[in-house]
Amino acid sequence: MVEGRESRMTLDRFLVKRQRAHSEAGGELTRVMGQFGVVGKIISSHMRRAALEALTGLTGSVNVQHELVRKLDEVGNAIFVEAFEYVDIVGAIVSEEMAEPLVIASNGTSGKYVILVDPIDGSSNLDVDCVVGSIFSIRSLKGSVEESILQKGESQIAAGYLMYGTSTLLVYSAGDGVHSFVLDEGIGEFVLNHDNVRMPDQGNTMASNFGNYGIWEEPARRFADTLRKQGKGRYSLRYSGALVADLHQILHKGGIYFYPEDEGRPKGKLRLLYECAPLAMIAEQAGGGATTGRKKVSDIQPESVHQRVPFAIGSRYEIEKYEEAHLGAEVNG
Ligand code: FDP
Repeated sequence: MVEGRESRMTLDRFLVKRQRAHSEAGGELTRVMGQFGVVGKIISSHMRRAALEALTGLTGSVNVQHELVRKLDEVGNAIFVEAFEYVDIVGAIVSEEMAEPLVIASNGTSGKYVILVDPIDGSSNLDVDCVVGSIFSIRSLKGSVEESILQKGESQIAAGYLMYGTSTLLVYSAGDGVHSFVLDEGIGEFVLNHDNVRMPDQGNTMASNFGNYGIWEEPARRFADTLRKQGKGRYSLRYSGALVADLHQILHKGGIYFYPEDEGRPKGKLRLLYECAPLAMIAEQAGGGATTGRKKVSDIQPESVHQRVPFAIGSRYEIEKYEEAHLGAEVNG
């Protein structure tokens, strides 16, 4: 740093610094990660104007998950696809909004990576201009596109999320801790605001859709009861309707988010490959964890692209208690 000059660790500079520290790295991951920064800036600028430009609301179609597609879901998906068409080392993209993986024709199958994205997470919040996010995962392209996609979460090369709230944030891990950047709109760059983010081992936030309590499977109800019976003020309920926003709060304050299986959703609601596995990597790298209640999320062998799993993510202590509630239920029959 030149004396007298302010030091700003922008995302690009951070990625180059990291690349220099890993002599074996050829800069390819830096290029892919840099594109997530570009995507974040573009989606953020749409979000800032969404209410003014009538970009909120439905398109009238349903996606492969049988969910209503919002205009910004489509816009977000197109922004991700366009960004990676220009990165020749990305061979294919999986997205919540696309029934099948998109093999990027111009890159052939010679790419080095596959990326998996939930372009807009928490999209029902869009109707009322509340916080939403994007989730991403980077995997190696080894063998066929399908084989590369259906790898366990533990083999992810990097993962992270963007959050479009009071500020736009980019949080990612490439297996060496969790790094958090905030978009400085004055200079149009993501700037490091927390390096090596650590999740408290125990927290006081619980995030879940308690409106579904009556249809949850029994272990999840038992776990929730245990939290609610703690001393006055021990746990606070915080549920925004956007997984990214709830996880972000738990990342800093500790606690647990859970979306269990229920009567209408025997396999849970959240998608393994582009929601649960990437966020599990963030939680694990920050000292926390993620589980279905019966199995660590990063150990699950995926069976299909849009597979759903029951999901809990958060601090070490609360995740242990969540697993105890589930495994105890099985032991006791
Ligand atoms: P959404 O369907 O709005 O995209 O990704 C699924 C997700 O949101 C999570 O972000 C969120 O935590 C959860 O579903 C909300 O589901 P409920 O409305 O059923 O609580």
